[in-house]
Amino acid sequence: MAEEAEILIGAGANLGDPVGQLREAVQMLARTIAIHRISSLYRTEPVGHRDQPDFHNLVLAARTVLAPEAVLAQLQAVEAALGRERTFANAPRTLDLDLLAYGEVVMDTPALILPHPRMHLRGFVLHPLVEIAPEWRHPVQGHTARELLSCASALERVERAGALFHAGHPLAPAPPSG
Ligand code: PH2
Ligand code: MG
Ligand code: MG
Repeated sequence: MAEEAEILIGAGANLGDPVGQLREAVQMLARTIAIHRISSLYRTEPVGHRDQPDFHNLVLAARTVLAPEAVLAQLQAVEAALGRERTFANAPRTLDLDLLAYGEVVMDTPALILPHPRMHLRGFVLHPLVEIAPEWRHPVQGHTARELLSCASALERVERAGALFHAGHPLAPAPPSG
């Protein structure tokens, strides 16, 4: 059997019903990859093209036997199912799913760059990542998520905006034990 890899996925939306689309996307992804941590939702200022609505973003951690390209194909299938249209770079979108990291794999092909080349610069990735995996270590930079967040300068506005799934939902975080 193929070995399982630990992966990180970033999700964002700022058109339509962003929270509804993120919820649906995570439920669709859960059918093919084993999600084990989902961050809170974060309401975030748009980076890049500024004249567009705030985003909702989250990061999730999962395990999979799929190869990186197969994970990417899954993400694109979910984006397409939920109505993503590709217009211009950094355009508003109903759903954006990015493979942020795949184990310690470092690769740069026309289809996929790992880790995601800008993840360590973006508050909308680092805040949710620190929430679920503060000790995750960037395979190129060598710093943990917590260190990357504390060293990043002039990040965009990021506010925590509650849980994606409420208590009792199968994908909701487990209640604290004890
Ligand atoms: N995604 C982008 C560009 N800018 N800004 C925020 N706040 N959140 C995003 O997910 C985002 C962005 C390109 O994928
Ligand atoms: Mg993106
Ligand atoms: Mg993308």
